[in-house]
Amino acid sequence: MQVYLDNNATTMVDPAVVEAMQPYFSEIYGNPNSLHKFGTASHPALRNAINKVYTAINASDNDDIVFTSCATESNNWVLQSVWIDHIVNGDKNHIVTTEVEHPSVLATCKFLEEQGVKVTYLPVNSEGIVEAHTVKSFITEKTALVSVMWASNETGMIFPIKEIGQICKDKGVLFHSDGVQAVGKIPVDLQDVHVDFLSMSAHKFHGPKGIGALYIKDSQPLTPLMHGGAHMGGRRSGTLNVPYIVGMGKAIELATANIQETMAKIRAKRDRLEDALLELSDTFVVGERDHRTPNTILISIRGVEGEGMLWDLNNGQIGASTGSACASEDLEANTVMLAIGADNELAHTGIRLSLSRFTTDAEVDYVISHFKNAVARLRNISSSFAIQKPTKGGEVQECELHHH
Ligand code: C6P
Repeated sequence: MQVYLDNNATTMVDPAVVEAMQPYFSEIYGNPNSLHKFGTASHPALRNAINKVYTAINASDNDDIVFTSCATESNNWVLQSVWIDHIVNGDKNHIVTTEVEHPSVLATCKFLEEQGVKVTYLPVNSEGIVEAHTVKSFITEKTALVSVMWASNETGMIFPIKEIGQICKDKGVLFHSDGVQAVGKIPVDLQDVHVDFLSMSAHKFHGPKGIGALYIKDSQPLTPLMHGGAHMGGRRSGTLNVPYIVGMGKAIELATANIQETMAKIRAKRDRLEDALLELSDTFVVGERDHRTPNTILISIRGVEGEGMLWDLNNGQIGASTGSACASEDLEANTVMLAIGADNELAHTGIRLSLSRFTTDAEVDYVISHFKNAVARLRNISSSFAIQKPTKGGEVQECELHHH
């Protein structure tokens, strides 16, 4: 058996999505901006796909949804264009974000700092989220934008987006949320929550890689990142990727139809896996499970180096990760675990397991058994665990982590 538990890195494209995309490669392939029938033939499918995205996040007709190449582009667009529009060409000088954002936000903020922008990286609490009152206390009259992720790719923790949105609205500050790990996994209702900009990515909800979107509330102005032939109403140039847009539409429709039912099914499997792994001594999971997306576990196993564990899991045909896929090659400690106060040794023990609606009970059983054997094997050869083995109960916890 082989088991894929790295669905926060990317997901399998649903075969129904592949089927929906198929006609738009070699049958209906015209450029949608062309006036002839080859071009206009794709218009109904494009309209259909964009409507599905509007419906999935409950956007209103006044809002804009612009397709991009990925969420990295969407995040770059918001941050760089708010800088141009409100800092370079306005009277603001400050952006507020968090220490635990995805690198596509953090690296862009670092770039903006080099251009002279003041950036505040908010600390997170012991569950790895930023509390709304913390955001409020750092907003100044010079703040142009607050950028806070909806859910963490590493822990699955859901951030208080409704409260933060209200604070930003009251203070007249723009609010961007990286919704990549929320859309398609938990309900996202933009009539219920005030968000100016929301980034999305199709490959996180069983759509293709290389297609994302940016939601723009009330179609407000935002200088384009991609200048060119004025596609998408001049907001994002570049020939529309029709098959991928169709795929994103189909994928978001499938992910959000019956989302409560889908969430309950994934959660049941996730909780069963988590309960079984927590039977191992000196293990803990970051964040209360009710506060997380239903598919994610970031588990720490004292004395077991994350990379060693990944290697062992991989030998057992199980795909997991130590955290964000784009940070997984550097062998650094897990940044989110460091941000919540884990010591360096503990921050090297994190394993992210992320399920999907395609994960089966038999796969969960297989992972439980292989995981437990792997931990036993690795702890046997771990010098650090041998030294700490006598500890019982919670005293190995140097930091305020949720201990089981
Ligand atoms: N996170 C992970 O292993 P792209 O691929 O550009 O569409 O999405 C980037 C991105 C942005 N925001 C969040 C919260 C994300 O999780 C990701 C992708 C993967 O966690 C790959 S690094």
